[in-house]
Amino acid sequence: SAAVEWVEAWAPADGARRAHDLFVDRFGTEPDGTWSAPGRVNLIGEHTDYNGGLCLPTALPHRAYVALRRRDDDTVRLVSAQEAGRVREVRLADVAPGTVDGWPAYVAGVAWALREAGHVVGGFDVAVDSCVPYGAGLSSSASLEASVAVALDAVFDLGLAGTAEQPDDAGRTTLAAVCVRAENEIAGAPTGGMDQSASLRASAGHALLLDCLDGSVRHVPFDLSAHGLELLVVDTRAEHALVDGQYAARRAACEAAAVRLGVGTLREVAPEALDAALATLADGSAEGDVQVRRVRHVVREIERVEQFVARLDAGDVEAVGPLMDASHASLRDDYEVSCRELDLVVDAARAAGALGARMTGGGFGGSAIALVRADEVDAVASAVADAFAAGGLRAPAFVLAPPAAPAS
Ligand code: GAF
Repeated sequence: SAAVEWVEAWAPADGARRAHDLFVDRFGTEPDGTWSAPGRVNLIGEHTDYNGGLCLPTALPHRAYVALRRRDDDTVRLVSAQEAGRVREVRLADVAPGTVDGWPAYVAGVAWALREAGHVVGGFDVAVDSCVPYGAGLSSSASLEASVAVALDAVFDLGLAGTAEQPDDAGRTTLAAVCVRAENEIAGAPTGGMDQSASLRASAGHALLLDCLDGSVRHVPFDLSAHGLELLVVDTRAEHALVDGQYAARRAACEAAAVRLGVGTLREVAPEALDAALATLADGSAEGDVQVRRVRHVVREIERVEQFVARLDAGDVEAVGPLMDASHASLRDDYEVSCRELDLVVDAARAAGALGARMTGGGFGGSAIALVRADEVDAVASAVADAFAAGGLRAPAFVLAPPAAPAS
């Protein structure tokens, strides 16, 4: 049978040391400190964040690490282990939408957005290293933004993030909004706010119930090991790009439907009112038909988040499986953001005994998650790897995802 490749998270001390050593090697001096922030998986509530809905992410044990030193001028010098330590340079005064390409946009964008929000932030040197799988739909970009946000918060004394022991959730909400602006305006990806909130506001051992209408959160206990379960993440390594038009098109269809329904966001469409709303949207046009399917997904998906949390609250973790399955079907058939590789993971994992499985994140490639009994993890991973090999697909990568700690 096909080999199973696991991507392990670095121990936090190792990640910090890597960023530190890269910094010292390239800049010839000590950094002011090291900071880190996690990638995320979303348990359920997909494509709901930009509709004012609910979502339920957890922080991954995989993190982006930055070593950073404040400068007295306006210059940002950046180096990443992921591009062989090449040093880049940006002047903060020059940062504006469309001016910074590639990964430096996520870093410089955070400094820019902090300034736009009225905070006094200057130049800095920064070294980046990360074990968040890149381009896997696991929010490597949000983890980079969030690690830079908490680093700048510390070195420029903004007083927003709080400490690792006592995170300041209100301050972190501000930082999350800053990171979203960096991503939307400087990196040019029209994403919602789930990923940045997960990276900054999640807590270990919990899922983060995020209400994207008012920004409020609840930390829902999600202790997998107490239930003999694991969350298995499969990175399909299939093409995945949020900057292309598909994500923006989904968002635009939802916004157009909300206008036609006379609501501010689709969150305002109650499940009881869904049939009437769909009847309004179905005007015989192709566009109306697309809106029917998009709205049906969003409204039912928000309802599934509530059901998922109710089952966790009741201690019935295994019972969330069918909700994951239903979420995947809806994303595949109504929202049309799945792909062959994601469907294959979900089908193979379920056939091998997973309690539930679904794509996670934006879709069009990226990763899927499966809720699996701990003693069946290897069998499920093997079955997925075999299914990829049999289908002639590139080997996927596997990650275990116990809910981990936020940016610190
Ligand atoms: C991506 C986006 F960045 C999020 O904001 C969210 O919309 C998600 O896709 C879909 O739920 O991760």
